[in-house]
Amino acid sequence: MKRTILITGATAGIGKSTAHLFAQKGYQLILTGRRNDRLLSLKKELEEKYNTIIQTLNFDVRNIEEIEQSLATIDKAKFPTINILLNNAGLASGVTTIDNGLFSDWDVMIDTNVKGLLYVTRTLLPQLKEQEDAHIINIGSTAGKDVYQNGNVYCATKHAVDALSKSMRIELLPFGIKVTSINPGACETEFSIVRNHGDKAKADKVYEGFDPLRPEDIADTILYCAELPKHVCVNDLTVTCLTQANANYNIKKKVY
Ligand code: NDP
Ligand code: 8X3
Repeated sequence: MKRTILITGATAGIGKSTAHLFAQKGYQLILTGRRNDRLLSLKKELEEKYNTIIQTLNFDVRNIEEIEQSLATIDKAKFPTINILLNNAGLASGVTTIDNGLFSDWDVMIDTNVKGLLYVTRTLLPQLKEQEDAHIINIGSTAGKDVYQNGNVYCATKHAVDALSKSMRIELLPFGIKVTSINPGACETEFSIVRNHGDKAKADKVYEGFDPLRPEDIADTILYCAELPKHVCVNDLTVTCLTQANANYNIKKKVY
């Protein structure tokens, strides 16, 4: 039986690259996100290329009713188990001090990165607890390990993800569920476009002068963690490009 991964936020960036890699490696996929057109074209592309089985679920992780309704439609005949839950959907919105912050930016980050991750996990846990080899992989960030100027609320949400990963690990040990937190540094995706409210020029500047991570690099890391033997669990992994030491220190120039 092929293993199944459910990926939140599969329409772009890290989630989409992970979908490609896991399809190529023979996994079945449940792909989720808000942009249904992207989900459907990704399903078509991957099914044709890798001859695997894919179900798409179109929901907003901030909406518990949508989550419950969508997850209830998973075809149990095709997907009797969800071996890996990749909690990846997330975003930053705005880069500014707290006193200039927009409440709407704070709400979307807290609701997506913290509550959305909790909603999806809580809804799937009864099923995961009954399985032999469930694995929850949460995408945190270097922003969940340190704070940086103008990062305030985004950093707070990723610190919350860090805390939730640690809590899940303790609570889920009795059920044999692995919990892995992967914390990427700067990775060139649509992340900075979203953070800068669609300003692509500003977003591109973020990655100028250094060689950032690519989403494929994080997909590789996720695959590594997912394929370890049953008795081995990577608890927490921070991954950066070669110029970045932590959330605050990126030399941003090629010195080698
Ligand atoms: P992208 O913007 O490229 O992708 C984000 C994904 O999240 C999209 O598929 C988007 O799908 C989904 N998403 C966002 N909001 C929601 C929502 N409310 N409901 C459902 N899905 C949602 O960014 P990345 O791939 O870079 O980001 C993925 C994760 O990695 C995030 O958690 C981010 O915080 C984290 N991260 C990113 C880093 C980076 O430098 N890029 C570094 C460290 C961590 P859709 O819009 O279709 O719903
Ligand atoms: C995303 C990376 O550097 O913007 O989590 O915090 S950073």
